[in-house]
Amino acid sequence: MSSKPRLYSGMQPSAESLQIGNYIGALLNWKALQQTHDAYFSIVDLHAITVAQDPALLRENTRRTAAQYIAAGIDPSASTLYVQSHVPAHAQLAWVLNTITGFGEASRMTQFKDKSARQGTDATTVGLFAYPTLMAADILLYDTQIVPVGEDQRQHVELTRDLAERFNSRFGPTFTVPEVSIVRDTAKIYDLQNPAAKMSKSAESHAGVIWVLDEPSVTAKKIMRAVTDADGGVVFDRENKPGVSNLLTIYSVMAERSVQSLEDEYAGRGYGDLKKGLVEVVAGTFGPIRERVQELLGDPAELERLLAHNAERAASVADVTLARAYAGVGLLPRTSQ
Ligand code: AQP
Repeated sequence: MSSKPRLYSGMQPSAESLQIGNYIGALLNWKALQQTHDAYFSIVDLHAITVAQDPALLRENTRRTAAQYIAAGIDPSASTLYVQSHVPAHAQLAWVLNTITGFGEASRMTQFKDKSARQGTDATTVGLFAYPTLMAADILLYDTQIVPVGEDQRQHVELTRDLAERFNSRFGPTFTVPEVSIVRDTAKIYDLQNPAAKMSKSAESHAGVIWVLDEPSVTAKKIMRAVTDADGGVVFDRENKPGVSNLLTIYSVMAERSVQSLEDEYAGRGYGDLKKGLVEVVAGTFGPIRERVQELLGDPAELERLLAHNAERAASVADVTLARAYAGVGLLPRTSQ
């Protein structure tokens, strides 16, 4: 085992392209963390199917998500980048964890409450209800010490800790109890048309979503039409100027510059100039990523070979933990013939 601390994180292949919030809130951090951690990055397709997906699109989006991880700087030889469903232990451990999770406990998960309220009872599946126990399995299979997530995922990681401790006290030491590591300085990116709402792949309207893989002209139009305010001052004030503040956050992260230096540069110049500057910076970052994604998707066999190789590496760790958990609960091992 590597001496570096073990880290696990993932994203759902729930759209053809990632959006800039995924890039800033997840990929940029992952890229930095892969240097100092033994990192496992998964494309969580089993989580994606907890809401309806078109099968052909899901396959394609899984390849595209993998290509975007790599193009954005995740190195598949330095970290383990794989597709969740390629490692059967995820679903197998999730089942065991379901059997020690209280119905009431799972019912209290706010993501489930929000998503099920949006979808209505008939469209809400048992799979969506069990989303957090599958996530717990993802984390526990790799003896993960650190799970870098946004505040919205804190409750799920806390459930994971509770389940690990419960299992260990009932069946003996089996799982490493992970730390909740909320990435505090991770910028939260908001929808350009509705700066009160988180930018999201599954937003109802795409007018306020910047996609990593969009043509630069499409992204430029969206940025130029971003909602601001009538005040005209390029000043960061999340409370009173949420639209401008969101643009400044994106600009600051993408250009690796302080918000203060942007405020100084654009003082007295108005929002048009700020937006034009942002258009350039986004195009400069996403241009090379788009090209690299096209290259990777041009050779799907090579991409799939790489994913298969990484899945083997992941499975060799996950299978050991699963065997420990199965033995712990008393499942009779299948002996070799
Ligand atoms: N707006 C955002 N700002 C900062 N970080 C964000 N993330 C997502 N949106 C923002 C981070 O990206 C990762 C993606 O996680 P996910 O794909 O499992 O699901 P999500 O968080 O629900 O992301 P989306 O884009 O909103 O997907 P859908 O619409 O499919 O649910 C996480 O690390 C998240 O913090």
